[in-house]
Amino acid sequence: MDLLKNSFKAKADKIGAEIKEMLKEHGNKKIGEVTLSQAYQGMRGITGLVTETSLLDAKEGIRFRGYTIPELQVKLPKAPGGAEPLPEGLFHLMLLDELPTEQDVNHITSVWQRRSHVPKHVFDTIEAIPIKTHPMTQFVIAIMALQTESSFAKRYAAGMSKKDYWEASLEDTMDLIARLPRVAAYIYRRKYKNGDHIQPNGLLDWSGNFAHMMGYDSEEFKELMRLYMTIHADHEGGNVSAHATHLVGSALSDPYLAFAAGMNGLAGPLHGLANQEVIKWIYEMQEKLGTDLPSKEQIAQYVQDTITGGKVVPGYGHAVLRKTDPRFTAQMEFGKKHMPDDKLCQTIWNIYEVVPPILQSLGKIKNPWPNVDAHSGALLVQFGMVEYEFYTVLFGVSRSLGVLASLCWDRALSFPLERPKSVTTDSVKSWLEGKGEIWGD
Ligand code: HAX
Repeated sequence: MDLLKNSFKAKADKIGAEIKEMLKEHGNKKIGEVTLSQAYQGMRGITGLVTETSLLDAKEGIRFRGYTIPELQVKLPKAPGGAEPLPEGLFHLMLLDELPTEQDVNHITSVWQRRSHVPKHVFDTIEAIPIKTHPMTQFVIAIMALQTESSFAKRYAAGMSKKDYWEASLEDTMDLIARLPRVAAYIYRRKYKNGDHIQPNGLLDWSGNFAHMMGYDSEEFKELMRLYMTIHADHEGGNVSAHATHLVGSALSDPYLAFAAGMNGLAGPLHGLANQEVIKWIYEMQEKLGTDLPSKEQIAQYVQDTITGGKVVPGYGHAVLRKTDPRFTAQMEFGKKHMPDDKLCQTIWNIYEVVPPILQSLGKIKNPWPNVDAHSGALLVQFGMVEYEFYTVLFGVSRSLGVLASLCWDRALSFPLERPKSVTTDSVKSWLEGKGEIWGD
């Protein structure tokens, strides 16, 4: 861990000095303008955040520290005999901006294994929640229960100096990431497997152990988890889970508090919950039509009915992307390799042919293409994980890698409290009538 800390500190000091110089010379340069529509319509297209770990290109998709998903599938170390990247390697890349060696990845695996102990009161807290509670709500409550363990909170209360915030954040980040699979697996086994819990296997990698604790021990499922945990980890800084984590962290709320905020955002159906909505929507379609392999014509009619009913087609559209999400493509490739004849995957691929032209024909949708959530459920169902309300928890465990690595950078670069300006419609009207400035007096 000391090696990781020293490398991070050296990198952060270097980038911090560069930013200082850059701002001295170019701090007043404009990087955009804000229109009235943007202020009213979800701040789309406003560049107002710095997030180091990844960058989203609207036409190309996500790059993690410059690398696309197909590049990561080649360049990141794999488990012995495996073909998918280990998310430990992606975390190393996002945190340190360096491709990891196998040794680096083994080091992170062993640090997370050593730090994975979950205190008993966290399990007691989960047990006190009604079992019918949505798994994402249970997950957030469990993260809040874990907050007793925050080094950042303890050290801040004891008078920690600003210059140590990054270190306490990194400590919490490593502890929290290490513990999340155990907490998530506990919630899964409690809700869906009669509380028949499975002990961790200290010889497995982070994702392999997570799969094992949930009760899925095939190598194929472990490979799926490695891929899943890698591709869901980060999507630059403006999405709801990343932005919420960053925003709450900017108040110097510790990483547990900040991450719980991000997970509350991920639990929304326009964001991470879309992965459960996709499978729910397909099951409802199958039931309505009385078939597990609806034709393209039947799918088209069902899509039209969904839109006419004032609902969105889950898994399609994106606030930034303007093409098929490469995270969808990576999962489609996994499906074609491991389960080419599966009817549910076939349905996902038929939907992919049918939906974009229909959405495009509405004339108002900026991106008619599938996003990450359009495919993930079908792969999980194939392995017997049919409890779709749990899917967003898997997404959340993965998202910890990106948003917590970013939070370490936020503190290392001394990013201040985030506090944009808001206006009222009355102040906008007065401004449009030429009576004073939009920001009031
Ligand atoms: N089905 C039907 N209508 C859709 C749609 C879809 N999949 N996607 C967008 N639209 C509609 C919007 O609701 C909006 O309609 P109104 O003008 O009547 O309000 C219009 O098309 C324009 O929307 P947009 O500008 O193209 O899209 P936004 O940036 O506003 O929203 C969303 C992006 C992802 C929220 C949107 O596409 C959506 O609701 N998709 C379905 C839910 C989903 O899959 N969410 C997951 C997104 C990826 C992610 O974060 N994963 O975690």
